[in-house]
Amino acid sequence: MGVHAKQAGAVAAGLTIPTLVLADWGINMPAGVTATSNDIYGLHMTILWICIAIGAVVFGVMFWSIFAHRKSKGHKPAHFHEHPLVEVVWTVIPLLILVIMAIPATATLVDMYDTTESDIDIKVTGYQWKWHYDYIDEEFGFFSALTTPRDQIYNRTAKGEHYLLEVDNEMVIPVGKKVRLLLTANDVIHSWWVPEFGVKKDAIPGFINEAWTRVDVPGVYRGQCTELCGKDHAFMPIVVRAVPEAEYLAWVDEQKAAAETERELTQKDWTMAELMERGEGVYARACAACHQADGSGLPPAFPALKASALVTGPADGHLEVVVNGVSGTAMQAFGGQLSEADLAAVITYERNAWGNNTGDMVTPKQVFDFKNQ
Ligand code: HEC
Ligand SMILES: [Cu+2]
Repeated sequence: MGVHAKQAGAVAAGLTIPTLVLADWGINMPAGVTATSNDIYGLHMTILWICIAIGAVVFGVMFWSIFAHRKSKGHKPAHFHEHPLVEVVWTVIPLLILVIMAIPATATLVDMYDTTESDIDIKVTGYQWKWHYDYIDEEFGFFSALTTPRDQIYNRTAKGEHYLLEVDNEMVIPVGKKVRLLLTANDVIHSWWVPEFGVKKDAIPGFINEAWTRVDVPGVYRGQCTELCGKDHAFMPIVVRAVPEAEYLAWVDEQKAAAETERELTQKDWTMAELMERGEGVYARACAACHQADGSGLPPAFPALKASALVTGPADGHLEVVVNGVSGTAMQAFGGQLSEADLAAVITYERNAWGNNTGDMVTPKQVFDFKNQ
């Protein structure tokens, strides 16, 4: 095979392989499932075509001039300065184009900012590193945290279908209703983004930003925190489940009942014996796998809690480790996973079991205050 044939073969392969590899490489933005996201998509396409038309005209005239009036054909450049008519024309035409583009863009923006007359209000709070959803009118709320196992993140097992886009508690909304989102944050700036809704808004500590959406197609929609600065924004995804209204109302009833039970447990006056009993159960369920039933742990991987300085020390230090976890280790943040009552019980249990005998009791109320301080 001649050198040229080989080169041609290489070029042909180079041209075809990328198209095979990138068979499902979508280069356009998704049109989404809300009126807003469709407006944004339409706007994007309109402006793209205007840009293409401008590009074609400008480069067409330029290349045609360079080619047809080239020096080798004997053309001489004209020497003129300041041509008022040309200057007015090349100012007025772009101005008109900008105005034409601004009209639909402004209409879409005005619509996006119109958060009035909502059917449901949900307060969305960003935490390091999870979201909290408060259904304001219904008086319940919950944390929503990543469930992708660490083994997938560190390539110890194969990645799942919704890798880094799956959570324990999804935000649930009814289809066809205007949902107003009130966005804020508890610690650092986060940003709530669901591409298919056409909603992306910063969640800033001390401020309440507003956004809204109305989803007409039932389904599960996934998004991410798009804040950049900070270690784990990539690990606090958003999952919204849009369901028919009847299903939504049933879900709300369930959540309200669960919140009521929770409130009763948090407010109840607990005795030491009750907390110890509940704590033993929680410990066996959530902690013993690593720290062992007798609190001796499996050092060095899992520290002993029996006679641990931290466990027998001030309650705040103990709360900190259990509620917020120790980042970068197997000790997860249990604050979002266990209720106040369960946290108080398990902490009280650890402080008094296996000869730790501090005599301290940590109440659900203390846990609540610690979480919300
Ligand atoms: C998947 C394993 C695992 C589970 C489950 C687990 N822990 Fe831990 N825990 C650890 C590791 C690892 C550490 C050490 C973290 C470090 O390096 O500081 C730790 C540390 C601790 C400490 C600090 C101990 C000390 O002396 O510094 C406390 C307290 C604790 N865990 C309580 C709990 C409680 C309460 C639960 C159950 C609700 C629990 N842990 C569940 C792995 C686990
Ligand atoms: Cu974030």
